[in-house]
Amino acid sequence: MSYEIYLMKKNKIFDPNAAAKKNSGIFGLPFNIKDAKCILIPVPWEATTSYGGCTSGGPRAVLKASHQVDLYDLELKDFYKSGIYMLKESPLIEKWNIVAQREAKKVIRSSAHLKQPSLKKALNKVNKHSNKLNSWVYTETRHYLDSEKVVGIIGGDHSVPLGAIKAVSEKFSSFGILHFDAHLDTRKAFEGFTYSHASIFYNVLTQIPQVTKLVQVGIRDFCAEELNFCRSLGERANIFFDLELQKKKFEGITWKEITKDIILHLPPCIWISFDIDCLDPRLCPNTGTPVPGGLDFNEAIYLISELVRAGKQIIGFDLCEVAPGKNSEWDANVGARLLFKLCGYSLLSAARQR
Ligand SMILES: [Mn+2]
Repeated sequence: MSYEIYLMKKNKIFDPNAAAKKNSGIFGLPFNIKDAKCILIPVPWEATTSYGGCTSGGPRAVLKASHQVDLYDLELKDFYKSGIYMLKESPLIEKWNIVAQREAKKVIRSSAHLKQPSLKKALNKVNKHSNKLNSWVYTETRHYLDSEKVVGIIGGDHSVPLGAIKAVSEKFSSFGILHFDAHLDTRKAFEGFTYSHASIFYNVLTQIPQVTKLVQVGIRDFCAEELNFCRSLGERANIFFDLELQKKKFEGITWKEITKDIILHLPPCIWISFDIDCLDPRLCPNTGTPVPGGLDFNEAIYLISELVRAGKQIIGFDLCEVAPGKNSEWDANVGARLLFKLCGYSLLSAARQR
């Protein structure tokens, strides 16, 4: 059904040039679940956040800021007509997050050994709730993939996409992950938490063999253990360190050439995992673990657009670690604009497969 017929049938009047209505959906769009091609799943979860907090407020802040985004895109035109819908936040996640965060704090604050019985108990509780969360994300994602939707996950901290990547791995027998981040996120059970935000790609690579390639971009803060783990994977993991990317630029290599090189390492189907702290922290000052340096907004977008231009299919994505500032909408504003582009390029590449 075309967008125009859809609006007529639903008796909806929608002016894409007008300001978004209060309490309207993501980007102010008029769609429901059934009619949207792209479903966004909010996961307000930050149980194991170790430094700055508040990423559980990310989905809500992004939704609010999304009303400021103008719908026409110079490159993607009026792609929003394919329909984007963001689910309501689940009260279950909110409940689990409160319990898990409370127990995790006991572990993070204590200097005692993790084998101490009271800490072990707290740790087990956190891991148990993380398991519940992962199953929830898996089930939801699987459901929408079965309905032929493009799925995007909105974090929360960077532990949240594991279940979604598992669901995708049941549909795609072999795919790569393009990982935007300041951090490698390949620690084994960081601070004792199996499903820590700093362990997402350790878990993905050890649990999901369908992920044949991990390409990490913007990396500039990591420990030797993480690096050794990545290096032990050989050709399965490629790291594009921020320092090396910037050096190339200083020495006159263009971003176009650099992106070409990054894309060469990727297989035909790709999940994009975007930790907003990959960007220059001027664009995300309130994120949990900001690090100087990083990609500029348009560098990231250009890489994603070139990826699609190169014929790759984006099979889903996550956007994590957007933390609303106490007195500023800036992080959420950047997050919402990034989300708009992620939806657009994912929908464009999906439409091409049909
Ligand atoms: Mn991360």
